[in-house]
Amino acid sequence: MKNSTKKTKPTGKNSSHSRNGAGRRTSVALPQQRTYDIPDYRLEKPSFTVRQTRKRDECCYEVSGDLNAPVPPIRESKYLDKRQCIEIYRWMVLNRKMEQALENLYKQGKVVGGVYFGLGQEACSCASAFALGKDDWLAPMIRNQGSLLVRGFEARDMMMQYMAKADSPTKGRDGTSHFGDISQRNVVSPISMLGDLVPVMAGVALGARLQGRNIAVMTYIGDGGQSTGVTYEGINFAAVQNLGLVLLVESNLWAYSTPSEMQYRVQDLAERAIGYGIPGVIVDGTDACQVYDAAHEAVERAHSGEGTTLIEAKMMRMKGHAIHDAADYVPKPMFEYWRRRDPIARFENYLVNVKKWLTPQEHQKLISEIESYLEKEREFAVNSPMPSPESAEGGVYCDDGCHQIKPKYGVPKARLRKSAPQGTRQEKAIHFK
Ligand SMILES: Cc1ncc(C[n+]2csc(CCOP(=O)(O)OP(=O)(O)O)c2C)c(N)n1
Ligand SMILES: [Mg+2]
Repeated sequence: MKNSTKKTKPTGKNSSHSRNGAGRRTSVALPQQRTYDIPDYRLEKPSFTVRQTRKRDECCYEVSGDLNAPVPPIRESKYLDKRQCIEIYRWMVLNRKMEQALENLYKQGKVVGGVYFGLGQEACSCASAFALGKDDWLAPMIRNQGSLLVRGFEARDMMMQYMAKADSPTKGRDGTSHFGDISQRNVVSPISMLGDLVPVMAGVALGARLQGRNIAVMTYIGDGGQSTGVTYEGINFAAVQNLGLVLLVESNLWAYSTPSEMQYRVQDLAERAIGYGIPGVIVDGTDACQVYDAAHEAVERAHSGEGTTLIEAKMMRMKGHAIHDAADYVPKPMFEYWRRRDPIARFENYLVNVKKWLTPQEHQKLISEIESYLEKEREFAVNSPMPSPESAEGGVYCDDGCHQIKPKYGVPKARLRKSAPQGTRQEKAIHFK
């Protein structure tokens, strides 16, 4: 447990510009001073910082601190059993291997546009989506391809989408991952304007509430993207309305080429939850058990109408922003530090060596099955047709009825009431029971 409001010595002077509490006056503690708790489930708190510097005329970054700390173990889950742990591990391996296949397709010139990776973030994507129920909703961002797999999309969907094939989810109208499925899988398409998914998902939860249900709506925002105004507005609205928003803040230390040190002044982004009046927790985003437990508790809160939760998942973006970005600006020791904390290697060690839930043979079988599944998916996607030129004019603008969104859970019990006096325009008010 960490106290987000640091107790400092009563000096009567302004505090130094530390990362936490810059410029805050730290005079004698007042009797009514409030403190807030941000539960922190990590078994390790990395202690290093990144600083901007110059090499001749070029801006670059240096890292300093303890980069040789021992790798922490996986925290035992309060909720997951053996079968579920293996299932999450399987999704994580599939997530990674599918992205490796996408990288190869890109290098073979088969991909239209770029490719975005969630390397090092597989535990965050897969274990969080795994905590959702069938009736809950998910809105992934570009790095959450693992979440899409967990939610029932096949690898071929992602592959065909990146290759803009005719049978891809957007029928070749988009080259990256702007697709969802609002009728079967309850998945809202990613929105590239960072933060815009937050109010959209709050709206989904509100819609369900008006139809008499408390559901969980999960989405993700980066450590860079969380600074946008719409993120604040969306979380605040969800918080005020007690909507079941589960927001995973993917604290992966970089926003494109900007280190998190230059994105915000709080020590941990989970502290922002205090300002919204909602619970905030910190987890190690490379530990699937921690991610699942926090997501599960947030989903439970959502289902029981207790409202919004902010989960900060600390990890590292292990590649550049997208395939075109070699991430040369990242100090190499940072990659080495986080490579030792690889979410898949550590979970494998946990399942095979620590818990002995998988024998080496069973593990090998699991990997081979994923590989042969992916090979079939790749083959199918590569050999599927491109859209016909004549089809280009369709499916871009609204075709008749294509935007008709029907209530998912049932028509609201509404009654119409005439509220205006006779002779004036009739005003209709709808009341939900
Ligand atoms: C409102 C808005 N501003 C800027 C961008 C351009 N942009 C796309 S991704 C990105 C960096 C995002 O970093 P972060 O939120 O930390 O997510 P990460 O890529 O690390 O997962 C930026 C600046 C955008 N898409 N939307
Ligand atoms: Mg980031």
